[in-house]
Amino acid sequence: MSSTTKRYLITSALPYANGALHLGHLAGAYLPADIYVRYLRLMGRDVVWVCGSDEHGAAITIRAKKEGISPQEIIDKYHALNKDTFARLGISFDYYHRTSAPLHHETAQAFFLRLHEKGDEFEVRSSEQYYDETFGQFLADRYIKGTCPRCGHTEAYGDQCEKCGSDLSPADLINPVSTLSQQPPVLRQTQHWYFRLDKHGAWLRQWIETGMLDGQLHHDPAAWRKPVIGQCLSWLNEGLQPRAITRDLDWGIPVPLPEAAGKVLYVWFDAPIGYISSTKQWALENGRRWQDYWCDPNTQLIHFIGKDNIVFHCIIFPAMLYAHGSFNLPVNVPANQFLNFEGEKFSKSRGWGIEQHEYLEEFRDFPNAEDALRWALIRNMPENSDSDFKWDLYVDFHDKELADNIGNFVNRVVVLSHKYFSGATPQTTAVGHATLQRALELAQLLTTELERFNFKNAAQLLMELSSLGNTYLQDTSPWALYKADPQHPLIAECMHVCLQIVHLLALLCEPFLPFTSPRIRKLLALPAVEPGELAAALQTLEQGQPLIMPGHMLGQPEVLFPKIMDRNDKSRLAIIERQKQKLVQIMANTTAATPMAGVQLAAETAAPLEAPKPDIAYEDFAKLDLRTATILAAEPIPGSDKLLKLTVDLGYEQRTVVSGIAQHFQPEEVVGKQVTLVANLAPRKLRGVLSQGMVLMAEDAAGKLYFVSPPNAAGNGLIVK
Ligand code: B3M
Ligand code: ZN
Repeated sequence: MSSTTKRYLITSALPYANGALHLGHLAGAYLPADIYVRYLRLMGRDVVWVCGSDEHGAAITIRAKKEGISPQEIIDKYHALNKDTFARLGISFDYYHRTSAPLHHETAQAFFLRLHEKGDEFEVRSSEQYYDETFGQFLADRYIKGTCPRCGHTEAYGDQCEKCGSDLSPADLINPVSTLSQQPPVLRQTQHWYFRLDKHGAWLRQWIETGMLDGQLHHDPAAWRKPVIGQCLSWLNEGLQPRAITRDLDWGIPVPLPEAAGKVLYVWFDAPIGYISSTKQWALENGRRWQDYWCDPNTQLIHFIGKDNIVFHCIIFPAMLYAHGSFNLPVNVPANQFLNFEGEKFSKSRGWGIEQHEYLEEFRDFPNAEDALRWALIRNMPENSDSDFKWDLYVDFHDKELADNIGNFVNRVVVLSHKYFSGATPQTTAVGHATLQRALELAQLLTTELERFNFKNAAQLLMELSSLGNTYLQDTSPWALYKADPQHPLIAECMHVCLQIVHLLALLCEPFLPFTSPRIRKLLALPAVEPGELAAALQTLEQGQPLIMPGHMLGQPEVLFPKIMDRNDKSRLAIIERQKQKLVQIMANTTAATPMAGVQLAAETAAPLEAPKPDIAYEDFAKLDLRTATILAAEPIPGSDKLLKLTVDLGYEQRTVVSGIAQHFQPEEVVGKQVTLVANLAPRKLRGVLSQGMVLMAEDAAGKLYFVSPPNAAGNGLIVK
């Protein structure tokens, strides 16, 4: 690469190695970055994407205490789990480092020393801090609990009340207690190094508001997300204060000064430097220069994070980088908002939500589970406001978009090409075909949306491209042409155009659906996509040239996404239903606390997956004669494995009713059941038996039937209205 080539250095927030990650994390900082980076690679850009485990801070030591093992064991366990899970979901980091690595410790200490040597970036301050006399140590904010001064919650932490969400400092707590000894802590004098953030307010404001840095345009502020800028400005408006960047803790990176023995760097000081050390380790292992990515102003630094990390990445870390003097500042920080789960926040303690590795485990028999999840998260990504993950939406996005749109189009094109041209790409004179022009336009719009971090819009355009193919195929209907004249030239033209669109889809879907792209390419008898291939393909199309040459032999057709809502195979639906069932269970266990929520979810979970029916007039409903009844006798109907012949008691008379429940209930099971009967359904003969009414049944999404029964001991013949 020449020195003027635009380079990209992409980072994703370093997850704490103190637990597994859930779908909200994935949607927040990893999936969008993966789409972006995969896209850049397809465009042939020079890009490195780094991440890694954040292994310091009180979060780790507290977790270790909880699990009764050492901090080292904790980080080893969760570093391995998170790294492996990301890889299985197709999250394609170039490097996943860890902040316990010696290279990181050295890098962070050198960074600290550089600021220290500048003389005016730090100040040392004495203050009183809580100390646990039994354990002989100063207490990190998280180690102190007490009563929240705002809401009265008795289990608030020294840094935050998890009930009301207030940011606190330990001094705010009423009746503070050390979580180590359970004793009230005492105040003791200590010394800390403070980063003079207050010195950096003026240029930070100008940089964020105008994109100007040291008299030059550094980035386009209009390209930043509004909520990101909003949060930064509200912080700046409050005025920046010096921030302590050391701690009295025995877990972390030692402060490299003799007078700071026993102190470590604050985790939020060392963690972002982890991006630098991760890049260094990547460069070492790949024979590259890390400085090209951090110090050359041609490199675009972009941080992917969740909204809770905005201030650290847009104010504090940039100030550290600026103070250091040798590093680039980020040109954008496309932070996401939060993803909720079925209407509520993810909660590990309640079991509300699903962790990434748990999903992979529970969906191991679900075809294309990785891409199905990625797609559901992308379509519902919390880009500019919080969003809500729902299993019903997952099903919809899967069946309507992946299966019915992309899957169906690709499958039809390959099947028809086999039928009409024995699996070869047909010869055609169609150059500059209007449909291909439109496909190219959509592809260009899609890439523009990706460049702007509008991942949802880009995904929508991918669907539009596939719809374009489907509509064109349907409108041309080569099957009808074929019937009239198998040599009709439009057949070749149509299949040729469709195959070009399939090829384009395989390329463009790769950032979103990296497991599906190679499967489509296999149908086209092509190897997986390569770096730079999208850029080349767009150029080819711009020149009116085909992406697949006439005569190219295709592979065998294959169904890409078997639908979830499939009457003949409920196995995939059963996997989804199990997830919903778990939630109903959790709700049932917590109903006492939140009765309404329990009711809502039960209704929501059982919600019909079929579309609601249009409104009817009351008069239409009133035409039904619905009555309570009891089943007196039941017997199979010879020659039918679906029907049971029931004798029902309506109180004022007995009737024979034929019901299609034989595959769900044994005759003896239903005798004595109270049911609701449609008593005025016109009689009709089924398998030779005259049925005088219909027993109402409810069917869940998995096809299981339930009697719609009045409460026990309701009499027979009561009118249901
Ligand atoms: N580990 C906090 C978090 O996981 C923190 C991010 C560090 S990014 C440098 O939300
Ligand atoms: Zn509170």
